[in-house]
Amino acid sequence: VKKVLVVSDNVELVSKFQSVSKRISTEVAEFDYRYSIINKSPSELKRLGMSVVDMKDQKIINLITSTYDLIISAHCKQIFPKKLVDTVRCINIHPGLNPYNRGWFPQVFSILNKKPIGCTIHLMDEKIDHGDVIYQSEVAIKSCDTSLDVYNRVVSAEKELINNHLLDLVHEKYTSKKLGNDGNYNGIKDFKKLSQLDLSSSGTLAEHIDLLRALTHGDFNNAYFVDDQGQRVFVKINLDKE
Ligand code: 0FX
Repeated sequence: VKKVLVVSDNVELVSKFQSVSKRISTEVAEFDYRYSIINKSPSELKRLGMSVVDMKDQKIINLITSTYDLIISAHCKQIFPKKLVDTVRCINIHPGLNPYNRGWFPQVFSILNKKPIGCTIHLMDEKIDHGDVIYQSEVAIKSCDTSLDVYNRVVSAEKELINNHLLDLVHEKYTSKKLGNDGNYNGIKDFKKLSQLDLSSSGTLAEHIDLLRALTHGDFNNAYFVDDQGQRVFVKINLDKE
């Protein structure tokens, strides 16, 4: 029996894992689910039967490495330490098409820099969103898409890969491919910088529409400018195709 630990802070992906893993006999694989200790709002994950884990705690790392054959990170907020990824097979499900726009909120940056977007299932190494690629699926960015529209398309592609390949991942029945190059990485600081709109910035209208749609994601207040009273005014864009 293979022991698999799924570490995730994403309700949709955990629900998918739980429904797909139900189809796998417990004589073949057993799945445990944890959310990360830095998750500030885990109530829905708790409702799915999950408990907390600190992926940086040395004692827990020792326990995990001696218990599990495979660890799957599915939008986990904590970065796995080098010792863990070197000792046990760790696989990441990432909402971006590595090596393009690795790191934070890939679709936001792909709307702006036009690099490809999609999802990647890859072996983990010590660099973020970096190890050998096992499965990838590219999705389109349409002219009327906001960040949320592209993100939803990416998550659907991730769920399809989980549905089609979970058993292959467990049994290591796949080939993996080294990244041709390291691509580029964006951090949370890059996103925060984008969010501060510079009202005197010049550029084409197309570039400005791209900036606003890249920062429009449902109810999140991302893009803002500061008015003459020193207050933030949040900006979202609405795009409707005829
Ligand atoms: O599941 P996830 O896509 O993100 C999780 C972790 O929270 C994140 O730390 C990790 N880097 C990622 C691989 O997995 O959910 P989320 O709600 O954090 O973000 C989803 C999207 O929501 C993101 O792509 C852009 C948007 N968003 C999120 C936040 C927090 C915003 O537009 N503004 C925000 O302030």
